[in-house]
Amino acid sequence: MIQLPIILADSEPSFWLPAPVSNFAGPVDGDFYFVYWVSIFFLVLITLLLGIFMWKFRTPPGAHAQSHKDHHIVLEVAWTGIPIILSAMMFWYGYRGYVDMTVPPNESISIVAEAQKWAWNFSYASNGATIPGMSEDFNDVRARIRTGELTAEQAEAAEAKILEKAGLHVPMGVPIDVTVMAADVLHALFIPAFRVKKDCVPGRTGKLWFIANEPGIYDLYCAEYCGQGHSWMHSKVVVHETVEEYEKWLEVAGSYDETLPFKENGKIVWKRRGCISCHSIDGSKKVGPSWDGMFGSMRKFAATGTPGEAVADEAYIQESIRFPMKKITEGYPPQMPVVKLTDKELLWVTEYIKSLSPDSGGTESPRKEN
Ligand code: HEC
Ligand SMILES: [Cu+2]
Repeated sequence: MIQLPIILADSEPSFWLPAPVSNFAGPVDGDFYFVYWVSIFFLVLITLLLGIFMWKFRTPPGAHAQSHKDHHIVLEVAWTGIPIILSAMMFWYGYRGYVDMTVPPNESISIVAEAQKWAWNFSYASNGATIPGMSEDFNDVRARIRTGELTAEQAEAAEAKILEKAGLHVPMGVPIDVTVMAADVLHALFIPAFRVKKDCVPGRTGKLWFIANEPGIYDLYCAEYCGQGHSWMHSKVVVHETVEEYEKWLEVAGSYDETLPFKENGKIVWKRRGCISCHSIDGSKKVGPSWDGMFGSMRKFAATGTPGEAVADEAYIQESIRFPMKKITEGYPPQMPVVKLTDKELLWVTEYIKSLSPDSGGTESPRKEN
C-alpha cells in the first residue's frame, strides 16, 4: 500500500504543528493532514449541498408536505461505501503508526523519564546518572523574558547554561528508548517536535521511542493536568550531533562536584531533584513547608499519618524524605512524592536544611542567599 499520508506531510513548521524533527514526524503529520483534509472536504460539500437543497426544494406558500418514499441505489452505495473506505484508511494508518511507535528497536539507547509534581528526572542506563529537567530554572528564564529583563539572546545563553546540567539529552540518528514513570500522580511526556506523547502512570511503566534527525533544542512538556504546578512542568530536549558529543556531555552532567561543601551540594540537590517546586528557603509557604528555620523546630503531625509531634532533627528529616507518607506535617497536604535520592544526596540535602537554621546548629543565615 502506498504511504499516502507521507505525501501529505510537510517538512516545515505549519500553522498546526512545529517543525518535524523525528522519524515519526512524517507519518504522524501525514495522518493528521489526511483526517484534516477529508474533514474540510466534507464540511464544505455538506454545507454547500445543505444550502442549495434548502433553496431548491423549499416549499412554496400554501403547499402541503408530501411523502417521497423512494431510493437511489447508486447514491446510497456511494455515500455508505466512500466513508467506510475513508474511515478504514484512517484506522489503518493510525494503527500502523501506533504499532511502530510502541516497539522500540533493540539497538536503542535506554533512558528513564520519571515525572513528579512538578519536575522531570531523566536517568541514563549507560551510567546510571539522573539528570533533572530543571523546570524551575526554565520558568525563571521565561518570566524574565516577559518582564523584559532578558533579551532573546540573553535568554538563549541562560538556557544553554542550564542545559549543561539539565534536560533530556540524546544523540542524533540513534533510536532512543524512553521508559516513562510517575512518582505521584498522572503526568504525560510530550515532545511536540518529535510527535511523541506518552502517559506517565504511577505504579506502571510506559514506552516511547524516537530517532531525532536534526540537532537542536526542543520543548518538552507535561501534557496531563497534574495539579497546581502543571503548566510550569516543562523542560528541553537537546539533540547532539554525534554519539561522542552526547557521551561527553553525559559524563560531565551526571556528576556532582564532590569537593564542594556538603551544604552547597545540598542546595544543588534542592534545585536538581525538584524539592524547590514545593519547599522554599525564605519562609514563604509553597505546597510544602519552607525549610527556613525548619531544622530543630517542633513539628506537629496530622492524624492522616502517624499523629504526634517531634523535633526536626537529622533522623526526622531523613525519614521524611525516604518515607514522606509516614508523618504528615499539620496544615499541609500529604503530597510529597518519594524522590529517590542517593545516600550522598540525602546527606547533602540534610546538611543544607540544617544550614538554614543557624540558631539550631546550622551555620549561616539563609536570607543572604536566594
Ligand atoms: C510535590 C511537592 C513536594 C516535593 C517535590 C517535595 N516535597 Fe517535601 N514535603 C511536601 C509536603 C506537602 C510536605 C508536608 C507534608 C508531609 O510532611 O508529608 C513535605 C515535607 C517535607 C519534609 C518534612 C518537613 C516538616 O514539615 O516537618 C522534609 C524534610 C521534606 N519535605 C524534604 C523534601 C526534599 C529533600 C525534597 C526533594 C528531594 C522534597 N521534600 C520534595 C511536598 C513536597
Ligand atoms: Cu505533570
